[in-house]
Amino acid sequence: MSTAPNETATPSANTNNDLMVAEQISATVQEELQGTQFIDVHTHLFMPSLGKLGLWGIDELITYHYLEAELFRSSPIKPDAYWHLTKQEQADLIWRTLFLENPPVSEATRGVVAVLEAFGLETRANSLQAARDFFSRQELSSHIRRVFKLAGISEVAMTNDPLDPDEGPTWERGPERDPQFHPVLRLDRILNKWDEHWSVLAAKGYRVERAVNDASANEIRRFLADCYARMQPVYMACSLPDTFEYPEQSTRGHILKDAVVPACREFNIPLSLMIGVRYQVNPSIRLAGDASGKADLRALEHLCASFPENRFLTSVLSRENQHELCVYARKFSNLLPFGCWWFLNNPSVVEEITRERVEMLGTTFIPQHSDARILEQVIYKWRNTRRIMAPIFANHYRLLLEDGWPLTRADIKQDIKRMFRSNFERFAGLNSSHGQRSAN
Ligand code: FIX
Ligand code: ZN
Repeated sequence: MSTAPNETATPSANTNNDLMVAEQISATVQEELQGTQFIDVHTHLFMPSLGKLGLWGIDELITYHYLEAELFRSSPIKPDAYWHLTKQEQADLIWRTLFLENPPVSEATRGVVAVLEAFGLETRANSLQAARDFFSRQELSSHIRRVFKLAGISEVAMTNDPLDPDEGPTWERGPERDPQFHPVLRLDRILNKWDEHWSVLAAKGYRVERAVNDASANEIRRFLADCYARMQPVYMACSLPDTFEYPEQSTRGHILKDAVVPACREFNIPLSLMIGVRYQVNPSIRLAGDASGKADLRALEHLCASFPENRFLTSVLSRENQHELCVYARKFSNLLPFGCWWFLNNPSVVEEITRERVEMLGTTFIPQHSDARILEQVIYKWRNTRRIMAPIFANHYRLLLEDGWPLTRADIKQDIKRMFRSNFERFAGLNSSHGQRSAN
C-alpha cells in the first residue's frame, strides 16, 4: 500500500485478536487476501508429465479463444482464413489488431498486459519477439512454481478427459504425479456425446452399446472405477447445456442416474455440474463459438433432493440463474456453488454475484476459479479476483462492525481461508496443503 508523503497509511489490525476499527478493515482484508494461498478449483491446466496438453507462453496467451472472439469483431479476417495461419501468425495478427491498433481495454486483453508487466516485459512492443525469447528461455517446472507464486495459488484442479485421444493414452501409461495439480475426471464425451464416443469404450473392452441399457450402465461404472483407480480424481465433472433437465428420459439421464452419480457416491467425491452452455452457436470460430443460456435449475433441485448422499459442486453460466443457485444452496447442504464462470468472469458481474452470495450464503461458497487454459493466465485472473473481492468483503465487514460485532483479524483470515481453500478441501475430502485425498 503506497503512502504519499505526510499521509499516514490506514494501518491494518496488528494481531489476530485485536478488536478492529472500521478504518483498519480495508487494509486487513487486502493483506489477508494477499497472504492466503488459494486453491484454483477449475482450470484447463495440465501437470508437466501430460506434456504438450499444457499450454503456456506468449503465443498461447494471445491466441486464447476469448481474444479470438474479440479479433473477429475488430479485424476483417474471416475465421477460415485465420485458421490457415500459423500459431505465430495468428498471435501477431491479434497483437496488432487488439493491442497496437486498439487500446486493450477489454478484460481478456488487459489480462495479457498484466502478464507481460508481471514478467517485466514491454507491454506495447511492436513485435512479440522479445516476449517469445523470454518464454523460450523458461524451464517449465520452475516457471510453473514462479507463476503459481505470482498468482498466489498453491494448487489447481485440472480438467482431464480419459477419452481425449491425446490425453487418454498418457493416463494409461501412468504419468508422474504433481501435488500442485489435482486430477479431475471430465465426462462431457460420455454424458453429452455418447452417440459419438460409446464405440471408444467398446474398443477398450467395455461391453457397452449405443442404446444404454442397465448392462451398459454397469460397464460405464466399471470404466469410471478404472479411471478413478488410475487418476485418483478429486471430483468428476461435466458441463451441461442450458436445456439440461433431470430426471430426463435420455441417454444422459440414464448414464447420470445409473453410472455417474452412484460412482461419485462409491468413491465419495463430488460431481461438478457446470450448467448453461449453448454449444457451438458459431462453429466457425471453434472454442470461441460457445454461448450461454438461462437453464431450468429444477434439474439441480431434483438431483440434490434425489441424491442427498452425493455432493454437487456447481457453477451456472447464465447471469439470470445466479440468484436461484443461491436459493437452492440454502435448501441443499450437498450443493456448493463455485466461481463466476466464463462470460461471468468480468468485474462488474463478479461484484454483483459475490455480494449476493455473501448476503445469502455467508462464506459457504467458493467465490472464484480461474478456468485458465494457459498457465500464465492465473496471474491476472487471481490478481483481478483479489482486486474485485477486497472492497466487497471489506464492505460486509464494515456493516458487521456497525451492527455491533466485535470483529478481529482472525475472523477475516478464517473467512478468506474458508472461501478460497477449506470449503473445497472439505467438500472434496482433501486434507490441507497440496491435499492428498483424506481417508474416507
Ligand atoms: O466447460 C468448460 O470447462 C469451460 O470452462 C470451457 O469449455 C470454456 O471454453 C472456457 O475456457 C471458459 O472459460
Ligand atoms: Zn472450464
